[in-house]
Amino acid sequence: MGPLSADQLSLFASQGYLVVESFASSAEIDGMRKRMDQLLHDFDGSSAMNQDVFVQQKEMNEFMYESAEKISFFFEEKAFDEEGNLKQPKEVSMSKVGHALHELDPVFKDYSRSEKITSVLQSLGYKRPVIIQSVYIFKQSGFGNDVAPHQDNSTLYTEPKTTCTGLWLALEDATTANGCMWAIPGSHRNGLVRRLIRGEQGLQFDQPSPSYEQSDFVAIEAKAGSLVLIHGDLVHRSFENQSPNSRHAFSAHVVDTVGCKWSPDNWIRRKVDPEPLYSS
Ligand SMILES: O=C(O)CCC(=O)C(=O)O
Repeated sequence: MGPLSADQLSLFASQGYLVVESFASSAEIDGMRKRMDQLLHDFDGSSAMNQDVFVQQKEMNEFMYESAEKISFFFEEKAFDEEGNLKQPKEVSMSKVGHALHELDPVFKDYSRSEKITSVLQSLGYKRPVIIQSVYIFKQSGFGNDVAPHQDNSTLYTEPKTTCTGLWLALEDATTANGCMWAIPGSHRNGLVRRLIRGEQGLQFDQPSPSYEQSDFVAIEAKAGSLVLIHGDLVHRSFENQSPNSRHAFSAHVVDTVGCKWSPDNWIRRKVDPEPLYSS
């Protein structure tokens, strides 16, 4: 997998997303999936197996803030019964694992810093890119949660110019049945609508969400191994997975560190600066 072609770059510029098929090999996908199986197996869920802890995870921003530099496990809300116990094994109760797999885990780090990733970023004009967060998303069969329409630059903001791109890798086929992503093509050209600000009171958007028409969204179906590039201003979303098949994905977000700086109002406040993927 080399640099993006002129046609791919022009498609990305016009629609704000691009599906690059066969980006990751079956061996890479197997490697990441098996590694996640192992991480889940080793995860001592006993301290986080009841809803009280889950509620704390949700309500205590600290848990989320600290996850920026850790490998943290987040449960699906619907994985708990009325007594607050998991309805099924932890492996099929997880919503996501984040936000520093790309830094701390050897398998995810190898992929995230691979030549195929750096060559895509060079094609997009990144000068000194860093991966600022990564998430393994499970989108569990039957209840994997929905993701409301959003723009990634809202939460991963650099100034004076925004520079975020999402690198979303399908680890299983993503279809309209199991909760693939949807986007409004070209919406990135309307600019950023709002920001999520971390303040004294926690996290708050500075503007209400606009209402979007579902008829403006198109489905982005992606075969396992496809990389979906997402412009930071593209409005995208996904629906709950009500199908019998999970929809695993590994999503990394990159920002530049030349000509702009990481906003101190973002939810991520790093103690240690992330290591650039390259410098040009
Ligand atoms: O995987 C999903 O359903 C949504 C992911 C997403 O919004 C992102 O990676 O920016």
